Amino acid sequence: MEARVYKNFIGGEFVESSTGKTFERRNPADTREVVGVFQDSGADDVHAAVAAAKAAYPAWSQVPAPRRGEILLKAAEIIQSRKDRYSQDLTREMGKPLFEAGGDIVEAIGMAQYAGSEGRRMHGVTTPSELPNKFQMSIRQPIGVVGLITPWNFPMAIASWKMLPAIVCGNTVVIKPGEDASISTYNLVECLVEAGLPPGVVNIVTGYGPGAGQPLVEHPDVPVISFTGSTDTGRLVYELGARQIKRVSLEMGGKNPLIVMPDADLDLVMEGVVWAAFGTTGQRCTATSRLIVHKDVAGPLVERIVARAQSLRVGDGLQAETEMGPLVNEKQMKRVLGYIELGQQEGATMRCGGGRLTEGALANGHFIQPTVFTGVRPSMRIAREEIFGPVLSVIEVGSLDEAIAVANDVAYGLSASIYTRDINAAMRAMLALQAGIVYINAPTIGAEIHLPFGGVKATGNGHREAGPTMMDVFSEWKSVYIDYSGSLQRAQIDL
Ligand code: UN1
Repeated sequence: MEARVYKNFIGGEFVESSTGKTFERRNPADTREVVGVFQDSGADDVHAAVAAAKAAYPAWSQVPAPRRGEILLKAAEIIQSRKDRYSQDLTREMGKPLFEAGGDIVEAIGMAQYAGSEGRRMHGVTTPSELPNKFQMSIRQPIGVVGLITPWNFPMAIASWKMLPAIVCGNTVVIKPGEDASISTYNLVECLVEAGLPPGVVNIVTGYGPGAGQPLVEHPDVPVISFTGSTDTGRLVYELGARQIKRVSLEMGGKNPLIVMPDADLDLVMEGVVWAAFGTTGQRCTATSRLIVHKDVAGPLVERIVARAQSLRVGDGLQAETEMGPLVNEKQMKRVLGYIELGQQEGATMRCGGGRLTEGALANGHFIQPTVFTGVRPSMRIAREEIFGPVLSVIEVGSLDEAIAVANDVAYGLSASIYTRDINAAMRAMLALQAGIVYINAPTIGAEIHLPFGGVKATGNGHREAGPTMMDVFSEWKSVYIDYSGSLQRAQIDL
């Protein structure tokens, strides 16, 4: 089958890039298959998309928010009706197994429902004045054209986290999806357009960071940038945005700890760790990458985890029995294999995995074995740096205090977890863990869209996606004072 050529989507039209260049995306489970051909866009394409978004803004920002929300609610139904097809597309483009791809789509449906309903709330604040005959309130207003740079690992969910709150607030959008998984963004936008989204409200420009991402971040008509990706790239986005005093929202790396106390249910822990360390092939910002376990239960727990990791069925995500898919691309595979090499050099013990899988049908994909290191010290690089692959570092500790100290002793702070049946330990950890998301008796993945998502320290810059906080990035507060006393009342003075 000939792969579809995806053109940029600008002002409601599909247009070729002015660079004249395209790039192919291949299925990471079988690189002989081209899943799509995309525009390798440059600054001129970004400028055209921003111009289209700017032209659409005055009318869109005037559409009453409940009407904007209705389009999202309708889009939710359309996405739902195509869930199977979109899941297949998502698995083909980035590799996660079909059941997980379905979760990615469901997260976008949830966000479309949540953001759509927000069109009828979008609450402001009213407070009493300190003066008589004076009324005051604060309202949200849209900002303008927002620039979105999204990752490949949750290609529909994360695009929806950014795009849907942005448009329900009345902004218009230019999105540059991750070059490894752009199809899901087209699928999401196709549903919005069918649901009635006017031309120019959402524009898609595909390509790479330097060619297409950077001109978007630097464009003077784009006052808001929302980015999810690596901390290195995020820092660059932040610096470029700061020069123009832009609002920049960053979601970046993680090195998420899962603490296990001796009273935990070890079978439950094993299931949680295997799901959160090896699900999505470890390619979640929220993946469990450090198992911080009390030494009294480390032996039996590691045995269970290793046994299960070795039995995980690694393969093409399109096959129903597959539990773990490939890594997204060759570069990422080499990077992860490099960390596995490094772990051994650093003196950790590799208990299972460690290699590439190339037998039979796996020969043409980026498959590696689920890997567990024990004897990891908190100072090792495999305990400190984000690997973004199926590699778990096990660190033994002697107490809850030590566990929390080790958990917090990294640059990142996205998600963290503790397994214990002791309510006092759980409460202490909940408050002391430096993370934007904490789980108790559940692993570090599995956030739902109606609570704030984001992290502390090098993971983020103080913003939160999703939840009631999602609109803060995409709206501006305006405080309004109405004095109906008929005389000048000086605040703080005429009391
Ligand atoms: C990510 O980790 O990159 O919380 C996003 C989760 C998903 C989203 C993950 N709902 O695991």
